[in-house]
Amino acid sequence: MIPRALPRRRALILALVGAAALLLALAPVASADWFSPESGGSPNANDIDTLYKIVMYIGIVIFFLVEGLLLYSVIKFRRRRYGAEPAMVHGNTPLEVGWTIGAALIVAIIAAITFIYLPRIKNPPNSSANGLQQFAGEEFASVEQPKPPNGKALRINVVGQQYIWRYDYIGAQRLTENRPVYAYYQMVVPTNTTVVLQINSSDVAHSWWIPKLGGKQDAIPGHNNYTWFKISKPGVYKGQCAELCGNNHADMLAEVRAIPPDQFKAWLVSQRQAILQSQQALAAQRKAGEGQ
Ligand SMILES: [Cu+2]
Repeated sequence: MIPRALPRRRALILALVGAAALLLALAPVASADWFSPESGGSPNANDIDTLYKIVMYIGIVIFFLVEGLLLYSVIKFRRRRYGAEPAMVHGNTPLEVGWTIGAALIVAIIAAITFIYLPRIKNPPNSSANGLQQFAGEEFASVEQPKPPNGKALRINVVGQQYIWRYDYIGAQRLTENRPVYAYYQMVVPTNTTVVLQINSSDVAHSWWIPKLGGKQDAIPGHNNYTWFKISKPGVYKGQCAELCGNNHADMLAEVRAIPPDQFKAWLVSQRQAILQSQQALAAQRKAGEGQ
């Protein structure tokens, strides 16, 4: 309650200063990705974050406008002790028409901004000149798959299974003499290269999500979903399965490690060798078993 001695104008100023202080206090939290989606890893994640913030800031302004007006009216037009009954107002057509049109206009503005951002979030851009240049299978299999304008992207098939992620480097086989390369848990990718993910599942529904690299994408058995990212900063980007998929869902972690294209090529070769070695070890084991 505001003390009776406090002039109303001062109370209003106090309320406005309080609201401004609250907004300032929340600002660093917002930039620390507490209030808005994580960003900084890939252009689509940045665009999702920007779009979210635009809508959020419009929402914050409207919230304080409506709540401020409400508080102001409650205080200013309250019934005072020994005073007369305040005026009873029933409807105001110009005002009502005004805020109906105003609200519709705000929705239209938000929709227009959203449709400007959506294609940039959905469609993969080209790989940069300093990205990986050798790609296999540049023709894209499905019409629903987003395609970078020049078709140059590294394709990786992502398979969710209880409780691990598997990555098949279907688009990098030109670099490994057409021999398959795959990895689990950690996806190694080249920087400055558009990476198009084809996501599915071998058992139940999972959800692929590395927050700094863009939106979630469901991993559904028998169906392909697509997403992409393009990382310019080398580093490790962490995430985890975002769909409750069973008892050990919490252990279904994932990470993407971005390294320069030359290092990526070297990694592909060493990964191919590690796969080959384990196959040979298995063959040797079988032969040893036969000999017994
Ligand atoms: Cu899960």
